[in-house]
Amino acid sequence: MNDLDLVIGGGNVVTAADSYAADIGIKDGRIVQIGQGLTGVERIDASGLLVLPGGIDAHVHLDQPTSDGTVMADDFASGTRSAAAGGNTTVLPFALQIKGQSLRACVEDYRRKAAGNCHTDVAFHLIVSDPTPQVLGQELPALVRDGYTSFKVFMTYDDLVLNDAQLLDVFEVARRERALVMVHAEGHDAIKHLTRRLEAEGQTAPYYHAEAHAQIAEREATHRAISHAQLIDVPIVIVHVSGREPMEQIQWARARGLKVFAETCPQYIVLTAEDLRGLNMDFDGAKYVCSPPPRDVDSQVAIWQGLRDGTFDIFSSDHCPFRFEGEASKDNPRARTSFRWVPNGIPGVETRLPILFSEGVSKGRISLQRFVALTSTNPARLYGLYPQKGSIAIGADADLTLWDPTLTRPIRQADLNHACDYTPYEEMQITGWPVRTILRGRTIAVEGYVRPDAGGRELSRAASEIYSRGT
Ligand code: DUC
Ligand code: ZN
Ligand code: ZN
Repeated sequence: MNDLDLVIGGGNVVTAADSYAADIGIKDGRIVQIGQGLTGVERIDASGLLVLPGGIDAHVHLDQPTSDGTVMADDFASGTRSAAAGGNTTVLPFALQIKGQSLRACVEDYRRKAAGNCHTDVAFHLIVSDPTPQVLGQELPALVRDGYTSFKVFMTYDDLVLNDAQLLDVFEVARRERALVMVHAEGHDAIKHLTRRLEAEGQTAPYYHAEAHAQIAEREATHRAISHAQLIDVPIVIVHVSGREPMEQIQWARARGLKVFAETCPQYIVLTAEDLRGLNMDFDGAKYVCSPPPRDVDSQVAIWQGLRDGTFDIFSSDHCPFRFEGEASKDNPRARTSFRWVPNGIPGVETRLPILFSEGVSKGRISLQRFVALTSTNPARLYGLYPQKGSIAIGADADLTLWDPTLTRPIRQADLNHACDYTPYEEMQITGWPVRTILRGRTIAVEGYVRPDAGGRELSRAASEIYSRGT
């Protein structure tokens, strides 16, 4: 019997539950056999390699307009090219509603930007910035029913912040429609207060972004979001958790049986606020400005513990790329006057998996199974893509990443595919790199080179699995 299109042979298959030596048989873009001695029209030799479910980066920003005229470095073509090179087969970007805009029109805008340009599969989260009666009563419920089953809300930023009453209203719609709310938990007024005080003291260098976005403000907002979710009885995901204190709030909620999920990101395990000092408290620190900011070594230790013990469900990049130099970049005249104007965000979709693998698996901090759970299986489960995505199983899409666990080389901007002009992780030594990314049975990237044709699709999603776990 030789009706397989492709066999990935001789590799060590790793899932969130186990690992075993097996061949994988692929037909029409799906996994149809897992066994020994399989043969097919084509064979890819995976001996010495790990065969992982393709990476799913559940938090990336692509081609988003900004309120201050700065321009995001990556559009859907370059961002998903970078994702593919980094071992990802699916990314979840955001469709950001601008105040006054119809949510439906916003989604259609982003779909147009993505169509025909994606190297990986994509599925959109929504960002709700203007919860009008029309949005809450009609547009949002209709979009959830159309498969946009998660949306993000912000507790800070002048143009995005929702007050407590609005948060509660949005949570209520999520509960009714069985959608998952992602929360950017930082306290707006505390940040504004600290920003004003620092500026009055003349402390305006990029470093002070980390002081203005204090961990206390993140802890307070995390607890407030949890309390609101408890009041409404709705599951939420606290995204980009940066440190020990907000993490403890999540553990507090979990200990009480609340449905609170958590995400963290590479910047919180390998960067600290010290990086924002730049060379000598200079503008170079702007390369590390993101929100929430990286914290300290104590928080890194806490986050690793949370990655191990299940406090964190998912590990995403929060890829939010701005060029450092040139027009509409981080280094713009207004940003030179105060950290307040430095665009918030750093690139990371291509380096997420290598950083977690190298710092986590290669250094013995987390198991291979945990790595797969955090970077592929759990995001698929949480965001309604499982079992089509996020697993190596009969019937699943043949989305696979072949991984060389021994390959050692540094991260270098010159090797990356993103359209940003720097990486915050320059020269970081990495052991364990993706060597081939396969999307629905088709190789899309080999050792950093991405095939030119963009074969990614937009995925429609089911409700989060959390709604079918008897909750
Ligand atoms: N929040 C994000 O999720 N990404 C970048 C900036 C921000 O505030
Ligand atoms: Zn955010
Ligand atoms: Zn983000």
